[in-house]
Amino acid sequence: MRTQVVIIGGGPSGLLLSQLLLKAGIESVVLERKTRAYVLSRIRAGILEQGMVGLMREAGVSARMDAEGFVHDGTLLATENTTFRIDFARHTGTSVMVYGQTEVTRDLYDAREAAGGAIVYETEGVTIHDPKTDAPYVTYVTGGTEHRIDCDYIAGCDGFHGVSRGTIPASVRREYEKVYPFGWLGILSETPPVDDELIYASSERGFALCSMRNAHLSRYYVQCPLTDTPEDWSDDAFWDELKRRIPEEAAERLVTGPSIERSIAPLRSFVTEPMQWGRLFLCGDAAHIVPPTGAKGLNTAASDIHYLYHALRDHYLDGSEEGIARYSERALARVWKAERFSWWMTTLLHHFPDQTPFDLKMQQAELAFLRDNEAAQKAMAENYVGLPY
Ligand code: FAS
Ligand code: PHB
Repeated sequence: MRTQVVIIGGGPSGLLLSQLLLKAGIESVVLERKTRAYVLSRIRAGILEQGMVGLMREAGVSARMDAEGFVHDGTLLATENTTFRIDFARHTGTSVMVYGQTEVTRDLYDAREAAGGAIVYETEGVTIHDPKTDAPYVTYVTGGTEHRIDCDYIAGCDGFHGVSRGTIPASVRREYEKVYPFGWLGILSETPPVDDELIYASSERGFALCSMRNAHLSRYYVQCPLTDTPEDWSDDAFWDELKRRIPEEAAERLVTGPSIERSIAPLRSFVTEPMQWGRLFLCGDAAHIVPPTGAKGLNTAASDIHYLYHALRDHYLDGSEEGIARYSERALARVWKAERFSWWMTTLLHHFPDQTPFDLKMQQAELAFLRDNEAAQKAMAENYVGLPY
């Protein structure tokens, strides 16, 4: 079999790239090791930057997002004794879209399948061959039979635990990592959101986040020790802890209910350089991870896809090689800014076990400066809605 671009991974990165390439008349095949149902069962991101919203529209898959998504012009930050708002619209002239990653992925799967796009599910043993030549190929097994796809380019969109990053020799790769000493316990509940906007709460007991998916589906998180498991927390214990960490008036109006999903995500910052090796390009979690505090994981995957899509389109349609040659440089320039913002928000809002009294005073001073300073709020707003591509 032959195609122009093999895309490894049928998560949001891989599916968005395949759909954009399709719109440009460029052939691709998506190889996904799980089933569609399994991919859609993972509850992850909830906030889309303007850039991601624009890519969904450019890919022609934005109808449901525009109909059902919530446009948010700001967010609330709460500490022990004060709550203040970051006004995205006033500081940046734009907003974010609240629309779950699950729905993004569903829309992309539906579009791909409606267009007869090639997605191979339940692939095993995906292996990348000869990425440093002008004739790379990928082999994989399905149903006990090995297959080979010859191609021009390979997009490694297979997430943190995929095979693409490891295809780049360890002697070439430079990896940067910070592991945080806590995780996020998240629940999904069929209850109305506690507020019209998100509430990021920092308390001496730890961080909490009140988010949502729609008017009847809420997403909540509390910072928890890395040693905890979801089973360690009853629903009642979760709600009691959340109420202790959010502002009193929010706690009083919080509508609780049974969790329909409960999971713990570890927090880490991670980047691998370079993001390309010959004709292999890494995108999304395959190349970088951020703590979810700044809602940058999915959105930074989207900017990688923007750069790679334009590079491939310029190559195939205009014969230009600059985007291909500079993909890693361009993607990483924005990746590191997202890493910084995610690290900054995580450091600002979480309780660190080894925090000294001085550290705590610095955290409180940073929050007070953000509360009182227009320039600081503008900087946060510009990062949160998404820096330009
Ligand atoms: P993904 O990991 O989503 O997709 C990779 C795909 O590749 C998967 O479907 C996988 O099955 C497939 N794959 C892997 N290896 C393969 C192989 N060898 N062959 C074929 N296919 C293979 N981001 C936020 O912004 N906010 C959040 O709240 C948030 N919460 C998160 C919670 C968790 C538990 C995790 C893990 C991540 C979270 N993220 C969050 C980040 C997340 O949204 C990612 O940034 C986003 O899924 C990135 O998309 P992809 O790069 O497509 O990677
Ligand atoms: C979510 O709704 O899952 C969400 C929102 C904002 C974040 C992280 C997660 O910063």
